[in-house]
Amino acid sequence: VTDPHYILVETRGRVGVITLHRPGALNALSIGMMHEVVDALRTFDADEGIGCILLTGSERAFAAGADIKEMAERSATEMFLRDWFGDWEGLNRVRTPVVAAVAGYALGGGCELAMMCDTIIAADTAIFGQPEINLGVLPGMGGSQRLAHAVGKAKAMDMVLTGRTMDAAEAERSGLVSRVVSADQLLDVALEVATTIASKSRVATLLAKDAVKAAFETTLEQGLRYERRLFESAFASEDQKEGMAAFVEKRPPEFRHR
Ligand code: CO8
Repeated sequence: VTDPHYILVETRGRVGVITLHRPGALNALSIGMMHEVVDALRTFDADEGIGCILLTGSERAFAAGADIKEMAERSATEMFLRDWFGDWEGLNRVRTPVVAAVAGYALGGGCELAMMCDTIIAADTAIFGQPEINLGVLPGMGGSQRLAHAVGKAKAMDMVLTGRTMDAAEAERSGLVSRVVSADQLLDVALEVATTIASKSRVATLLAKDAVKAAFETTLEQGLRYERRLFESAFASEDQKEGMAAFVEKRPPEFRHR
């Protein structure tokens, strides 16, 4: 991404960090921002020196939703023909793990973007919600599906139909986020988690992410068979030989990420 307007991009060791940065609009997700984020994700994903991607926002907002001002006057035909937010699906093709670090508002498209990531770490200030019903619409970037997978039918229906929000404690209790930390620790902890992920064998990591994703896309039977084939294929990597040899020799493994 050359000269992005709506995001900040940096590298911390083997971790690629993308920070949503539209402070005047609580990081509302505009089309321009979408293109920059997806571009940055693809670039990091293609870089073998990157083992994990961290996506975060500001202290006040991860993202307060799709840009309402940009959408308000559109016709259905226009939304359809321009496939308004279709490019976000690019995130689904990113093979490198993506960790979301959420502080403040993660509403509407912001909550949906966090859920497109592989795991969510939340600050105790995080607020999740799908308030689209208050705008006369419904979630359109996967919220009705991913929230139902994440927190179950009762809570997903409750949130989508009433538009109520969920705080960090409820989000952790419900399985929406993996951990909650104090706001001032969020980036340190998220970076530590991302660095840990990035330190493992890249081959094993990509296979493992692929396997867990299958749990949400296939039947149990197919998923189990898929996992077994991936497990077997890991034995083709140098890192499997190194990882197991290191265990036997009682030393830490030195993964070559191949
Ligand atoms: N879009 C555009 N601008 C926004 C958005 C947004 N989603 N959220 C906040 N802003 C702007 C405000 O307009 C304001 O700008 P300005 O100062 O120029 O008026 C600035 O950010 C600060 O916001 P507030 O003054 O409202 O700050 P508050 O602290 O008073 O309130 C809230 C914070 C509660 C988060 C409030 O801003 C809010 O309710 N925002 C909207 C939340 C929302 O409804 N999100 C869902 C949006 S719809 C959606 O995401 C659908 C996704 C699917 C699309 C699929 C397309 C195919």
